[in-house]
Amino acid sequence: MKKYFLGISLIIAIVVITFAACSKSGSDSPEPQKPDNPGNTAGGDATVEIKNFAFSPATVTIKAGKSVTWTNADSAPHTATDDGGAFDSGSLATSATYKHAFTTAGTYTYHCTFHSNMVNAKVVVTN
Ligand SMILES: [Cu+2]
Repeated sequence: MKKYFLGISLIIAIVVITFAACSKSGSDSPEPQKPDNPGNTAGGDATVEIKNFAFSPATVTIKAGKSVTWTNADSAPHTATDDGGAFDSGSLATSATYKHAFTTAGTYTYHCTFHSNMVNAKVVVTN
């Protein structure tokens, strides 16, 4: 009876160790991006997708000297146009991209010149 109990304990121990090993290997994958800054890839450049008549994410944060690349994923053309004139993509056709490097810290609010609801998107540039 005691041998039987030891056998069961051993099986449970193996199951627990195997499970622990599996869950540990799962944590080797790269850290998920912060939800408040999903467009920023690993503290470097950021990407913004223009989709369903919206900028996604609406706000990206980058360090001065880094770039933002916009990609138009809609069938309609769009622009990424700074409210203050700091940058302007011009008309972006489907799948077209526009990259702009930001050298000066600040908050850049931008819009799409074609669609009046596509406003108040932001690039936040920090030192
Ligand atoms: Cu637009």
